[in-house]
Amino acid sequence: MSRQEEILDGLYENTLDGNAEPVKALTQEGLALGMDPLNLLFDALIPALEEVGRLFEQGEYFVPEMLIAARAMQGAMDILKPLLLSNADIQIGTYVMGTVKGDIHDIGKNLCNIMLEGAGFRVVDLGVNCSPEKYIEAVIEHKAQIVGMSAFLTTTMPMFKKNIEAFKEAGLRDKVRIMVGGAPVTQEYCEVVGADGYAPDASSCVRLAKQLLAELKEQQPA
Ligand code: B1M
Repeated sequence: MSRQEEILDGLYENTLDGNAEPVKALTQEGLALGMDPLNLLFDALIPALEEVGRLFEQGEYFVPEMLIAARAMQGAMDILKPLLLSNADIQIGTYVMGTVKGDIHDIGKNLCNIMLEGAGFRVVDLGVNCSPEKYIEAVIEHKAQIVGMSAFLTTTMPMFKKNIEAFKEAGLRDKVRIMVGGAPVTQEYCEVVGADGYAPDASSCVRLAKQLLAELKEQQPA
């Protein structure tokens, strides 16, 4: 097995076990060996968290194990983030992103933010547990064109509809494009709640954001 393969294995196992220090060390070693940051993310770190979710479902992991695994992953993301922001000097539009009210998952959202920034969006990150008012205030304050809402629990997904209703009541629904995402979300659910688009992962989130921005600009030329 090559050292690169050992690093991917080590990252996977240590993230699964929530060993933050080895995860950081292996991330740094992988980068020093010239490994692609996306390779570390998509071939080790994300699969580890997917396995954490599976173990949680099976009753082998509990919330504390999920939490320390998430922290270990976050440590690696802090190291990878600057490397994924190589195009951040061009600004194509403003994107307001937040995890909906009642939901505190943020790793997937943060990953989307990094990729969006890397693609040239100015991202205003509202964090987690965002009320409808918080999204609306941020859109007004930052003159954002796109709003992204993440939900990771079936119990918090209905907040999409509530947020979209709030945008309608504020007279802002036609001024922005609204995207939804997160592990339990589907294209069908996106249509049911009346969002403008759904993306299953961070790279398609960027593709869709660019497409929606282009559509909005066509409809509302500056
Ligand atoms: Co929680 N959790 N969790 N959790 N957690 C899930 C989501 C769960 C699927 C685990 C499981 O049962 N298999 C399950 C939800 C079940 C459901 O409702 N369908 C679950 C549960 C039940 C819970 C609690 C209720 C547990 C409890 O307390 N009994 C609790 C809820 C707390 C709350 O929010 N109110 C809870 C708590 C936590 C921790 C705090 C311990 C921790 C979160 C830490 C953190 O985020 N800072 C945690 C974790 C780590 C997970 C799992 C294991 C991993 C999530 C993750 O980061 N994945 C997760 C299991 C899983 O997802 N398989 C689970 C990696 C991340 C890169 O992927 O988040 O899918 P993901 O993001 C992707 C895409 O979804 C997409 O792009 C991202 C990158 O590719 N995407 C978008 C995300 N946002 C997008 C927005 C877009 C477009 C695409 O446009 C706007």
